[in-house]
Amino acid sequence: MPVHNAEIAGIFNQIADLLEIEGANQFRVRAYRNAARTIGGLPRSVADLIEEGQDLTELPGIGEDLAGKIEEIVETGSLVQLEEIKRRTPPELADLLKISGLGPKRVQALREELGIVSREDLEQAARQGKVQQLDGFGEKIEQGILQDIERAKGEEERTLLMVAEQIVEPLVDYLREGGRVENVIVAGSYRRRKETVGDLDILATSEESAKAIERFVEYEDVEEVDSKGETRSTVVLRSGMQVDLRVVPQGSYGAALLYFTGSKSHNIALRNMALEQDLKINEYGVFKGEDQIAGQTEEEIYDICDLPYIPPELRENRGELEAASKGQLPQMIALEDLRGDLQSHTKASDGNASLKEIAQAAQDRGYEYFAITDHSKYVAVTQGLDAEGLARQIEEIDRLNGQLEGIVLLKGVEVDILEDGSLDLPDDILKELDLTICSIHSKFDLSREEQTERIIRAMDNPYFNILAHPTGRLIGERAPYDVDMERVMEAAQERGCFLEVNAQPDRLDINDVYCKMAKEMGLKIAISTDAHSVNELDYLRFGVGQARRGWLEAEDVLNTRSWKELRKLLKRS
Ligand code: DGT
Ligand code: CA
Ligand code: CA
Ligand code: ZN
Repeated sequence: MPVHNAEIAGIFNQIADLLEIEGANQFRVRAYRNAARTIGGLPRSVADLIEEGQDLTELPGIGEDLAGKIEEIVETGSLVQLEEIKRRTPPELADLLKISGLGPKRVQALREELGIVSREDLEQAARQGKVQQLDGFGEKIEQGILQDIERAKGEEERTLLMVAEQIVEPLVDYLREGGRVENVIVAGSYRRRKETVGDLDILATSEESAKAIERFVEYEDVEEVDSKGETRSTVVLRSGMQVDLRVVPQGSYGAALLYFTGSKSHNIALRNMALEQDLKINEYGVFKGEDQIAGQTEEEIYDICDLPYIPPELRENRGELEAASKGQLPQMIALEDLRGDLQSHTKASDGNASLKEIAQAAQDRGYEYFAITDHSKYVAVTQGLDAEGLARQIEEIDRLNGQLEGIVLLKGVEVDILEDGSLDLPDDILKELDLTICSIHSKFDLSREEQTERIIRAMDNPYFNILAHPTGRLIGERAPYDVDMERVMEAAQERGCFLEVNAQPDRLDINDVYCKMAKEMGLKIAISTDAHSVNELDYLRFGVGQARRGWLEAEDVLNTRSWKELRKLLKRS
């Protein structure tokens, strides 16, 4: 059984959650979270690394103890330690941490005072008004809890794109290795690079479809075969992920790919356009009367409809067909257009690489510039920098810049926006920096008006350059805070500030729709990894995927510029 990195990360995160609820030492909790982060973000499967005899303790944040646990998970699929913790502390409690307003202390209090161990228990107690009576709760929190529980009920289970990649890539390799197939490609929302996927849709071409299907259902990660026909099959993998496979002959490849890439509403709109020219498009091809006149490639299908090729990321029926027919599709940004990365963390705050290590990795990638932006002091748990600490780091960066060739390390900080809109560090020190990234890590529950004002007030500070992860969402974990993004963008534009697309796979913040809004306003966007380790520098591609979904071109993105040009843009006065 292949154990996916996401499963190992999931186990460590669960341990961290449960230990936190138990009131364990913060450093111990952080060690598990860091390990989860390291493993979850590895470009290769840990199971493979172990098989190759790699020493796991060479991974950042992984010591002997954690390495042993990882091996145990890979060998047995589970961890005895987690089972022990679960006997003391019901695992459903970890789920309660996702509810807004609930941290470990409150979850523990709910358990001790009211015997609550699940969402159902909590909902019932809140409806009876019992929760607001507890110390440290109150009516507002109780209402928030009920709202959050309601909202979550309507949400379907979706999987982060990064996790989906880790699950599907080995499956695609497996299908290719089996022979008898020509093309194997993952279509659906995955190909459109949506931030999360509901299920995976694999398309293969083969003249022997039954054999391809047979191989598919025999994959070792398959837990359940839901359906199995001559040309299609649906299975559920051990991770719970559903996978559809469709096998078509080569002559229908383009038509099937177009169909299964979606989105459904793009397909419908395209089909209607074709109908006006008396063409019928379906998953087998393009037909004029009874004759198939196209279907091998997507390009030829768009071409027959008098359209240029529309890249998958744009296929959401948000104006792309109209733009295509007018020859106005964006020249979407590509990873290669980026010349540097504008947010990263080192050991000086909550990152796990040293300044030198991450700088070296950035240089190896051929970046022209790379910003070091450790946290400011406010976020106590990340042990951010105060003015003195930052001053020392500035010196260190200057020294390192003297040694490095071909790359400039930018002196930066990720400074907290406090509740009143002031910044967490004095201007004296901010003025010494190349760039100041500003963000919200607290007081998520202000009203829309207050939150919007708070951010705009912060932008009044002349050193404010980029608003990081502007809506604060954590996909599947935390809803965005309430904020008027249009006003924030207008304010940024007026003041010469910028917004970020944070490329962390569980943030992708701002999202595609806001990217397009920014573009239409002429507001420039930074695409930044917010890397906390060397491996996370790879996340840039997720940010680029989101930016492409938001129609951004190289011109719209701050870090496609040379350092010389970028420097001018960062000087507000
Ligand atoms: P997901 O899985 O929720 O992340 O989203 P998709 O877009 O992958 O949707 P899915 O898996 O239901 O279907 C895959 C593609 O198949 C979808 O993007 C378009 C196509 N498709 C599915 N159902 C229909 C349909 O009823 N009509 C048309 N025209 N296309 C469909
Ligand atoms: Ca899908
Ligand atoms: Ca599907
Ligand atoms: Zn942040």
